Amino acid sequence: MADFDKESFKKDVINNVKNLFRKTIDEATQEQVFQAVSYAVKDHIIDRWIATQKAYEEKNAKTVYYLSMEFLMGRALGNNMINLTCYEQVKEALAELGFDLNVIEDQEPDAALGNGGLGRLAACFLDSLATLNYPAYGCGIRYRYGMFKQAIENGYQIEKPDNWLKNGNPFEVKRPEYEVEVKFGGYVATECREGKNYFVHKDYQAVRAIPYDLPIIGYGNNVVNTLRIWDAEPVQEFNLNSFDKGEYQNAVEQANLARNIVEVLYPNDNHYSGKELRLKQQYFFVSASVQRAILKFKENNADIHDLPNKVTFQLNDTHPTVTVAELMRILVDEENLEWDDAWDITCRTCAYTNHTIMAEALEKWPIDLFQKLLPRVYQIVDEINRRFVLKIEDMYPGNQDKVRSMAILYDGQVKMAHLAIAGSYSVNGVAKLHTEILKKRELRDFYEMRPEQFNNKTNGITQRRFLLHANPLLADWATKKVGDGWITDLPVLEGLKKYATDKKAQKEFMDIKYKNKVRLAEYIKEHNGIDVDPNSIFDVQVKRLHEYKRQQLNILHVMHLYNELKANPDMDFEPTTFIFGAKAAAGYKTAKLTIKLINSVADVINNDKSIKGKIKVVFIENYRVSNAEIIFAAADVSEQISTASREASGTGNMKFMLNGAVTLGTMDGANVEIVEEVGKENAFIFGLSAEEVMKYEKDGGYYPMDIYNSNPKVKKVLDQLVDGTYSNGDKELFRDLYDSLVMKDVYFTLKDFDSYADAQKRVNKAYKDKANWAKMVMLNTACAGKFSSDRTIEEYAQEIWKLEKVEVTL
Ligand code: NBX
Repeated sequence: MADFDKESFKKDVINNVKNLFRKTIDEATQEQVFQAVSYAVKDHIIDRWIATQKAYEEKNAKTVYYLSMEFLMGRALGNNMINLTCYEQVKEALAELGFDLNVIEDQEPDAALGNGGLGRLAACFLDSLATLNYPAYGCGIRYRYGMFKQAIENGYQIEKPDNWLKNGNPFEVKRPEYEVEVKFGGYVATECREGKNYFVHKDYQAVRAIPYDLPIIGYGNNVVNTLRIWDAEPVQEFNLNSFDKGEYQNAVEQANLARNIVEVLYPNDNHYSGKELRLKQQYFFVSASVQRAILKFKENNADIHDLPNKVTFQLNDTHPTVTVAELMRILVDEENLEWDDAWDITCRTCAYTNHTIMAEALEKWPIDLFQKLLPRVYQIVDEINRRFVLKIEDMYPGNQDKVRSMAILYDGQVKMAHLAIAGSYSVNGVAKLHTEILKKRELRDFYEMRPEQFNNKTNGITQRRFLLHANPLLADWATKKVGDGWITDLPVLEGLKKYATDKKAQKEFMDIKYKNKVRLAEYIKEHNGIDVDPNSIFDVQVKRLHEYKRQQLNILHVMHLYNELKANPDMDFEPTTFIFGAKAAAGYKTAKLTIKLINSVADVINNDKSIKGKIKVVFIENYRVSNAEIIFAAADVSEQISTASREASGTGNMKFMLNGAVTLGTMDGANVEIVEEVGKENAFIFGLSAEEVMKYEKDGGYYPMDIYNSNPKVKKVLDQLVDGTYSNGDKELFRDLYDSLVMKDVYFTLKDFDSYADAQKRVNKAYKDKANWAKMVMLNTACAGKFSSDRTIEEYAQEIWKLEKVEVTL
């Protein structure tokens, strides 16, 4: 970074320590130095932030508002320095002050305002938008408590509150001047003014929405975009004077409303639970974001009809879908547009991304609840539905089936996906296979009605965080081989292909992998107290715990391997460390029991001397973005083993690939495209295809008991769930897992078992051929170019949003 001066940076840090903590630098704790460094880095951000926003205003450029309940940002300091291109300079400055930058970075809590893939995708997209010079806001909620911290006690997951704001957030800026009011409850009356009827919202409870801005720094281009997260404050602190006016109760309720709304992130991924507070959260941040966007638009534009040319609201799944109705409310009630006019604008301003086909994830709000909480918005939804149903009936006269399957209001429910589709100009899936399933199956009726609305945008990840920051050794190596162009143009890594068979390069690559495995082994030793051998295969499955992701298949196979080794101690087998990391939703029983099973199996196997450490099982506690960065870099094998058709895309699969791991996976989600890029000889694919799975499902499933009865290996591991092998003799502990596998096996775990075990064998054998293994993993890195979120964002920007790049000079 050109405007970085080491000496003045050091002075800034020393000064910040003084001003913030009344301490000299050598009295300061590491955490205090973290704060001081962050403020010193922020100094370099602010001018760019102001310049960027000025450049956008001057150009009156079209802006995308990425509306998302979740932004799984992880830590900011390291990433901010990387993107300002001052990482090495700061590292040197701190070393001269006697501090280790790694230790300083470790002081920062993760900003875990998200559950998993969907929230992390939003964070990667923000990084790419800024790097590609696109005007963009992320809009979300400033949860007081993010994703819970996971502790493992006696093998069980315990959830601890994540008080991430405890020491403040050095990078955020409160923007009270942009406060808006959001209204809940009450009723709608009509009023006549100058001969015209108006709807007025009465007797409502209101909260003040206060934005906090976080800088999103583009890589080396002076761009600083904004992630705007909303906090809630009460409209009036209780006023005891109003007690006798009967307003006291209302004041208390309003204060509670404000307190509760932003209190905590719901920790469910891919699961809908119709909680009123969740709908409040949705409307709260949507209403605030849309109101503010319209105000800003009007500062620079005279005609509201221009809105679609200047603004897109991208809906990250159905969670912010109330945007469609809120925008209609503003256009009709506040801008006084005619319905048709308003609807036309709305439908050209909103776009929707679908992230799942899983039925249990679909948001369907009970009409009663929705109407009571959002009476005016509900009226609008009702009218949108009335007109939409007319359209369906017009297209399919007399076909009530179509109405039943497509209406927005049906069976006493508000179907958010249908509202999102009706009110959007674009509907996209997140990987080719997923989009095809949407078109052919899940959303088939909608696709038939308006095929041009549907498109695919295969997910991606940012190489700035997941290679440059997470894996500095490999990043440096790649830069030495092909130059640093890959940092903003990932396909440049293709230049590495020619080294895949070069002995010297292979050795360099594998040495780096080894060092990264040592780094992870140290982390595991420190956090789990388990010794793992960096020479063993690191086979890793890290992601949310969910039945469809089939951590159970993985652990059942580990149990099977253990049986084989016990029976045949001299079996030809490359020592393998099976590494898991996963949070389970707090109320998801089966998922939590699966965590207990993994830890129980780990306990037995890791303590059995007779297998001479050939298998180790590790469950990494509190899997999150910051430790993920260490884990991906160290993996040999990437477990992507969801039941085919269920994982919309996956993005962890891409992070592993980029860091030189081979995929052991099903033909699901973006695995399909990974194999397309790297070649199937450089991946280990197994299991039913999506088509096969869907055919079984159409025909009423399959009969897992047949497999139990005919496959002795499967029978043995299942029996071990209920014979006390892994539960100190307790035969009931894992009974529920046993029952659901033997009786239903909704996720085809037993059906895919043999094929998975065979793929595992192939992996184990392949690892022995060092040269070929090196070639495979190097090709994985070399072929990861497609999976940059830069590519994804270019596609969104050009094909959906129609954005133009804005250059920023200082
Ligand atoms: O979105 C995930 C999908 O499962 C992944 O396949 C995909 O790669 C990723 C990004 O497109 N979905 C996801 O993470 N969903 C949630 O986290 C979620 C959270 C709350 C909720 C529903 C889903 N109510």
